[in-house]
Amino acid sequence: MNGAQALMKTLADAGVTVCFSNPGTSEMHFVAALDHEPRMRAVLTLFEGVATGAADGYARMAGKPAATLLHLGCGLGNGLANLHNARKGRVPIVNIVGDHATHHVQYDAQLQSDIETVARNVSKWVRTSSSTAELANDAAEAVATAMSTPAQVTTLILPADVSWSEGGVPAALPTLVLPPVAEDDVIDAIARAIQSGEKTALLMGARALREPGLLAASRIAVKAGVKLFAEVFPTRIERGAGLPHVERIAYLAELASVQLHGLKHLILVDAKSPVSFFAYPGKASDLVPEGCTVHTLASPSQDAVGGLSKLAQKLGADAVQPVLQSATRPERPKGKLTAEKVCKAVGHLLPERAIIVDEAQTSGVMLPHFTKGAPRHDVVTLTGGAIGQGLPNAVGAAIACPDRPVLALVGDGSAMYTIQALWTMARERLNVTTVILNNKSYAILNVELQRVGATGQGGGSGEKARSQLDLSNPGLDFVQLGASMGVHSVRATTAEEFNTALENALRSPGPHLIEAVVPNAFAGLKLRLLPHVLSSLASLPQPLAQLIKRKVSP
Ligand SMILES: Cc1ncc(C[n+]2csc(CCOP(=O)(O)OP(=O)(O)O)c2C)c(N)n1
Repeated sequence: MNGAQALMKTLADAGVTVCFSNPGTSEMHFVAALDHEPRMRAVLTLFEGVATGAADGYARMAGKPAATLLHLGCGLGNGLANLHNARKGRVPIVNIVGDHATHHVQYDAQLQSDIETVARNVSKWVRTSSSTAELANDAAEAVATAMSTPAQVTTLILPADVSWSEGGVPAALPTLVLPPVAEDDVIDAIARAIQSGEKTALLMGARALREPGLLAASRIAVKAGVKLFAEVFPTRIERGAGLPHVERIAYLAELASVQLHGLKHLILVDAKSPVSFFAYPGKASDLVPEGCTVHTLASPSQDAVGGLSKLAQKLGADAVQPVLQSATRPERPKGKLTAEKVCKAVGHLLPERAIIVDEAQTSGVMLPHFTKGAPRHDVVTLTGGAIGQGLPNAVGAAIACPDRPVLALVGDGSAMYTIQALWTMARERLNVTTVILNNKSYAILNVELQRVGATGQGGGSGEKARSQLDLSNPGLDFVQLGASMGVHSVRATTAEEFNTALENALRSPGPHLIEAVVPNAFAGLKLRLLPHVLSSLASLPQPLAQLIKRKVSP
């Protein structure tokens, strides 16, 4: 057995059975070894950002890592943004990055670079394998580390001669250590805080947002009157009819402050203490209200669901009936298409057990509202804020869950970062319906231009500045782009066309693409006033504040 064959068997034995690849010469022995391992599915991508984003989407839905196969430092670098998103979402990925043969390094050939430095930015564990005999052990350690708690990105660098030499020995996955549950004294202190009668909320992230965590949290909320929040961009949240509904913290810090206003205790469950996405002149970065104590029920290295169950038991809430979201759907939208109507149509038509990949940016603000009571589904979101995640995530999710429909909602700007994912969807015949919300703009950045105070005198912005946020010249034709990569593609400009296109797409196996031509979702708002309006929400009458909140929260 050569090194590559031993590595391949080790990965498959450890349950890593999908490899998203974009190979080069230094990875050819790994590529050849694919034919020796029938359990490994190899999925070619046309850009490394698609490979890494697909591995991310796969792991979020499969609950175990995929491998990527990347070509030296440059290939890894191309995949970095989506590895960053995976790292922030605590998603396991095992990168296999080919390198020059060890004796070739001294020549500093064209593709030579410092791979470890590129890898370290996103990988907790990085190793350049130095011997064929040890390669499989290194691989087993890479998989086990990726699957630890919290899950992480690991990078195994594979010199070509380590890969091609004989003497490979497959290795078994080391036993995984179970994460600990919060100690009794922590549970007691949190229970006392909850029972103090002061305003308290649980802020849940990562693994806490799946059914067992949601049910335990809802029981605690019913019993003890605490509020439940989800982190702003969940890795994967289970929601819809029959599950407890949890409000997400808003992207806009002004709104998040309204949501957290008056809290005296904030209890973190596998979530970070809330901070503003960016800094804004004169605004706080830390969103924890003054006088609020932050408690940690589960850190990322602890068992979040175990902690919630233990707390529920302590509060005598384990037999309490959780509050479950009832089944409701919005009406079928009509008339000229808008982003809001796209979200409404999705809520109206969403099939059972769908996986929504949400990178719709400003066009998706109404999505959580309209899908709240839809049949039970999963949503994966942009955990690290690096756009270009949506289409690749959809590839991975569809491979992880071939029996579930995947619906990717992606802004036109975001779609263009990793548009090559459409080709992989067509090649692998994935059941993905991609909706690209074409508002011909980086719309969110128009909001940000004003929020950071970068607008010129009088609050206006100049032509050059505006042109950096404009995608209309020339316009992008997503129907032609999709069709050219083998994806059945249509355009909708009315709600009626969109409803029909979505119904057709959901009825027949994918992939499908619908280009939804929509105006900027925030165009109607007086943007210059937005920060001011938002910061004064707390003082508005509740129904009005709720309405605005629904309009602008992601
Ligand atoms: C890797 C990366 N590059 C750039 C950005 C900055 N950025 C944030 S949102 C955005 C535009 C998104 O445009 P689109 O997907 O069309 O959504 P819209 O804002 O129009 O709703 C950009 C460029 C980013 N977040 N990540």
